[in-house]
Amino acid sequence: MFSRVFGPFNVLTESQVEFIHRYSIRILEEIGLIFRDPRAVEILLRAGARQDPINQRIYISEELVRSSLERAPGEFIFHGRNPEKSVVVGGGQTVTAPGYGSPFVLDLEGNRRTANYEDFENFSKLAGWADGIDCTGGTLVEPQDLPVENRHLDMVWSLIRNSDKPTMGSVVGEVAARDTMKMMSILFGGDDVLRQKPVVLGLINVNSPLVYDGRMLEAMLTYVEFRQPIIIAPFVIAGASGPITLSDALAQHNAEALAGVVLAQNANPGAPVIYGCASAILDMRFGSPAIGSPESALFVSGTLQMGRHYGLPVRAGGTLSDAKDLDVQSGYEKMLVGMASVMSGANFILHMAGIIDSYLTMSYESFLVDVEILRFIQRFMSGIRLEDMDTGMKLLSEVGPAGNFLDNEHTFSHYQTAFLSPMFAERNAYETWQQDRGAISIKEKAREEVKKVLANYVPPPLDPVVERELLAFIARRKQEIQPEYVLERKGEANSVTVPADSAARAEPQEQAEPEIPAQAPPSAEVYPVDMQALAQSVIDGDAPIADRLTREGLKAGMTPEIILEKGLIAGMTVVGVLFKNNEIFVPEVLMSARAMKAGMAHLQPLLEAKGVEPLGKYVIGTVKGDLHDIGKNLVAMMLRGAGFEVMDLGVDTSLEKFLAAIEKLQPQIVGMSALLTTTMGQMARNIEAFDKMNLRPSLKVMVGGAPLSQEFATKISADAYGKDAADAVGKAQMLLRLVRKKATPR
Ligand code: B1M
Repeated sequence: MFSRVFGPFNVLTESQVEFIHRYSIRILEEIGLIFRDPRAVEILLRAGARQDPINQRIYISEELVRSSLERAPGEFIFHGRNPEKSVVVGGGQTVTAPGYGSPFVLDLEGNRRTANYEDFENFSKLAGWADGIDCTGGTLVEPQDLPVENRHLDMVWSLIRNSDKPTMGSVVGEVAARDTMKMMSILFGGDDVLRQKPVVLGLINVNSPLVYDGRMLEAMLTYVEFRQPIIIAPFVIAGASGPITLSDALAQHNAEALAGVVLAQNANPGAPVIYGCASAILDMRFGSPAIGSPESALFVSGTLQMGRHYGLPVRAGGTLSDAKDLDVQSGYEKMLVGMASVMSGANFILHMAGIIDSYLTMSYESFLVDVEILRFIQRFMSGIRLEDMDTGMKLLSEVGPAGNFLDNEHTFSHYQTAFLSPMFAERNAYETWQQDRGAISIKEKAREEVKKVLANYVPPPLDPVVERELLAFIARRKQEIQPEYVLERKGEANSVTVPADSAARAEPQEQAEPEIPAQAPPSAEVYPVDMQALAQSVIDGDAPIADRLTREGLKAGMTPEIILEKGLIAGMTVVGVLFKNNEIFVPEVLMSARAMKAGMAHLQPLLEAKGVEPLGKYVIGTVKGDLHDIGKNLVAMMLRGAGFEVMDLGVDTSLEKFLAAIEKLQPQIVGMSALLTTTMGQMARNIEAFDKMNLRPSLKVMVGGAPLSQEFATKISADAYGKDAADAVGKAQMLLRLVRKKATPR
C-alpha cells in the first residue's frame, strides 16, 4: 500500500461529471437493466426499484441511488492473515494485486502455453514475495490441469498457503463463493469474525451492456451476505458491448456500476463495495479488445473520477497491455495505463503485474518488470518533499560555485534513500553493460530473478491446526464435488479437421484457392447490368446501390444465381480478403454485409422458389455457462455477410438448445464459441452427443474463442477451428464444400 501525496488528476470538469451522472440516471430510470437472479430482483424491488413485467427490466430511481450510496463505506481495512500486511482501501492510498484470470502463461522458456496449477503456485509465491504487491490476488491464472468443478478449492488454498497478504476469492457461482467463505472462516476464526472483518475480495463483472448475470449475482450476494468486499466492474468494450463514443460508454459504465452498488447496499447495508473499471475499447481493425490503449487509460481516469465523486473506493486496471511479450509495446502501454490508474486516484489496482496479450496471458518475466514499473510510479507519486532551507543553504554555501556534491557528508547520509534504485533498469555505461554484463536484456534479467525467487521462496508460517482443518475441508469438498466430465483425447474417427493455418489447405485433394484481388475484378462476361459495379457496391458497403443494381439485373432478365455469384458473392469475397489483410475495419465489413443483405432481399425468395439452397446454413452459439458473445456475434455477422443463413442461439447455450436448432434449421455446420477455459469442456460434451446421435459427418462442427487452439479442436474432434472471424468464414466455406461432396441424408 502506498500513499499518493498529490492528485488525483481529473479528466472531467465538474459540469462533465454532472453530465455523466445525469445521463447515467436517465439510463437507470428510462432504459433499465436485467438482473438474472430472482433473489437480486427481489432485493431491488423491496428497496423500491420497479420492474417491467414484460421485458423484466429493473428501473432504479435517482433517489434509490442516492440513499444506497449513503450506506456504502468510503474506505475499509482489508485484512491479511498476517495483521502487519493488512491495508486500507480508500482515501489517498493505493493497494495493488497481480494479474487475474489468464488462461495462458508465457513461461520461462519463452513458450505461450495453457496455464496449470504449478503456474498458479508460482504466481502466488511471486505475489507473496513482491514488496510492491499488497494483495495476493485471485485467479492468478486459470489452472487448466485441475477439474473445473472443484479447482477453486486448490486455488484459494494456494493463495492462503503461499502468502499472508489479503487475498481475493472465487466468484464462479454460489458453490465456489460459499467454499471460499468457509475457508476464510477457518482461517480467521469463524463466521462471526468473518462478518466483522473484510478479508477476501470478490471481483464481480457486469455483463455489459446492462446485464448482471446469474452466476456473478450468486457470488456477489454470497460475498455481501458475509460482508466481504466486492469490486463491481462493468466491462464495457466500447464499440461492442457499449457505444463507441467514450462519453456514452462512460455513462453506460457508470449506470451499471451504480446499479450494482444499489443491489449490494440493499442486500446488506454498509457492506464494502469498490467502484471498478475493466472497460476498454474494441480495435476495429481486428475486432479485438485494446486494453493498453490511450482510450483504455481515459476510461480508467473517467470512471475513477465518477467513483470518487460518489465517495466510493475505486478500482482500476493496472499495467495493462495487448503486447504478446515483454517488449517496447508492453513497456509503453503498461506505463501509460498504470500511471493513469494511480494518478486518477485508484484505491485498488488489479492486474498490477504480469498481464499481457489483452488479459489472455500471464508472463513471468513481465510480472517482475511490472513490479519495477510500479516502483517507478510509486516514487513519482511520492512527490517532492520540501527540506529544511537553513540546512540546504549551509550545504550550498559550503560547496559553493564550481564545487562538487559527490563527496559531501550530506550526500553520504542521503544516498541510500534519495533516489529509487531500480531492480532491472540498465543505467551502466554502455561498454560496461556490453563487455562486463554480456549486454544482458531486461527480459533475461527478469527471467533469472524469477528463477531465483521461486527457488528460494519460503511460504509464511501457517498455524498447523488451521492448516489441517483447511486441508480436511478441501478433501471433503473434493469428495462431494466430483468432476462431471473428464476430457480425454478422442479418436479422429468421424472428423476431417481443417488445419489451422489455411482454410484453402483443408482438403489436400482440392486445388489451393487462387489469390483474390483486393478490388472487384472486371468480369469477362458481359451482362445487361454491370456485375462489377454490383460487387463494388458490396465492397463499398453501399446498400442503396446494391439494392438498385440487383433489382435492375432481375428486371433485365438476369438469373438470381448469376447476380448472386458474379455480383454479391464476388464483392463479399474481396471484402473477406481485405479484412484478413487488415486493410479494412470491422464496421466496413458489416456495412458490406448490409449491402449484400439488401441485394439478397430480392434474390432470396426467387432462389427459394426455384428450390436453390442457400449458400450454407449455420447454427452458432456460445456454450453453456459462458456469457462472452462479442466474438461470436462478430463471427455470426461475418458469416451472414458471406451469404450464410445463420441461426444465432446467443449465450449460455445448452446442448438441448443446439439440438433443437439443428433439428429445425438442418444446418451443414454448427459453430460453438467459448471464452472460458471452464466452459471449453462443454464443446467436447456436445460433440460427443452429436456423434452419439449420428448427426455427423453430414453436420460439421466448428469451434472458436480466445482460449482455444487448433490442438484443442483436434483433441475434441471438431472439424474446424476458427482463429478469428475471417478465418471462421474461410473454414465454413471449406466445410460446406466437404459436406456437399460427401452429403448423406439425415
Ligand atoms: Co471475461 N474473461 N469473464 N468477460 N473476458 C476473459 C475471457 C478472460 C481471459 C479475462 C481475464 O480475466 N484475464 C478470463 C477467462 C479466464 C478463463 O478462461 N477461465 C475471463 C473471466 C475470468 C471472466 C469472468 C469469470 C470474470 C470474473 O472472474 N469476474 C466472467 C465469466 C462470465 C461468464 O461467461 N460466465 C467474465 C465476464 C466477462 C464480461 C461479461 C464482463 C465480458 C463479456 C461481455 C460480452 O461478451 N458481452 C468479458 C470480456 C469482455 C472479456 C475479455 C476481456 C474480452 C473478450 C472479448 O470480447 N474479446 C476476455 C479477455 C480476452 O479475450 N482478451 C475475457 C473480443 C472478441 C472479438 O474476441 O471473443 O476472442 P473473441 O472472438 C474472436 C476469436 O476468438 C474468434 O473470432 C472472434 C473475432 O475475431 N471466435 C470464433 C470466437 N468465437 C468463435 C467461434 C467460431 C470461430 C471463431 O466458430 C464457431
